[in-house]
Amino acid sequence: MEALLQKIETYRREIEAFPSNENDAAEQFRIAYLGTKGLVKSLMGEMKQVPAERKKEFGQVLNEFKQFAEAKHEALKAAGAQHAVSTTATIDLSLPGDVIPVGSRHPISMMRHRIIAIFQRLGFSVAEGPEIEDDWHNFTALNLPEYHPARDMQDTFYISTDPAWLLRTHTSNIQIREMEKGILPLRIICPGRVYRNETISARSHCFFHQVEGLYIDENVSFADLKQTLYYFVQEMYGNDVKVRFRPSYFPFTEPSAEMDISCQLCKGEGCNVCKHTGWLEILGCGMVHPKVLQNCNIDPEKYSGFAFGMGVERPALLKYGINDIRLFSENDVRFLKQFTGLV
Ligand code: 2U9
Repeated sequence: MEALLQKIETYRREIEAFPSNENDAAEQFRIAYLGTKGLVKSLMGEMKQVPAERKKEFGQVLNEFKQFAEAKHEALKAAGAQHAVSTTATIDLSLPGDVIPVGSRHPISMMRHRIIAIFQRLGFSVAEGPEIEDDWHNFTALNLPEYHPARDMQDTFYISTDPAWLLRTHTSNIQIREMEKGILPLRIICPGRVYRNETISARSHCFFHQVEGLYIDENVSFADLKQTLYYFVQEMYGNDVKVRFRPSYFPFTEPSAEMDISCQLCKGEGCNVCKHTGWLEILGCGMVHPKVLQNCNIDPEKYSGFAFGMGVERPALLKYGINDIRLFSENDVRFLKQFTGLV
């Protein structure tokens, strides 16, 4: 019993010295002394060992000790509240607020949007499709012969070979899928990311973006193709732009052509960008090959169509004066924030 009273006296001094400078001092104190596993509870448990004739005396001491601890807890709580008030009081409300950085559109998104918007004004609607594709929609339906170099493992990213799943090499898979739906006439613009197994450099990347277009109806002619694309470049590059068509070859179009515009930098005079030719190649095009129409169950005797395809990166490089295509996919904020405020 004497030892117990001695212990309580020690605890009393401990409580007196309990520091109040911690943020959660009151709560720490409550847990240590007044909680269900706290000291006061455990001292009450000691009551059993006290001889019957001294139980009353010990009860009084313990009660006083409990009240003492409770008073200390109240004092700590009050000190804590005071501390909180003095902390808020130190905030200087006259200081300027945090600067929240404004995001920006990616230059590739801006260029893709500009291209799409022009064709939408001509009545084309946007169609999209999968980036992981099968052999039929990426190659076979497009009349790409079995031994065409594009099918080579060296040039295409294959996910599997038998059956073949691959990363699309152009967005033409979208047009095949739309034609297979069998709803004609069809007038669509197909934007998206495409993949080719190329060495990454300032000029080329293993993925890039394309916008392709397709128009299928009765009596669609090469003249319709030329006029549509002429309208496009005038909207995109201005009314004084010159165009020329050069004959070309693609397995999915016949006849095929490539379209050049007069160099926007030197106005056709000749410079580094146009390799001193005065011309820039901007897209490929042609009349949809009858075999491609047949592959999608469209009668080539009744319907004809034109198609075209262009990359998005190159016009974006030219428009924004960028000299390295890798900047588009590095997500360097110092690069991206230069486009803030543009759409
Ligand atoms: C279907 C039928 C025909 C899409 C075409 C091109 C010509 C072309 C290139 C431009 C630069 C790809 O990004 S690039 O390297 N594209 O030259 N694309 S005709 O012809 C199609 C598409 C779908 C069903």
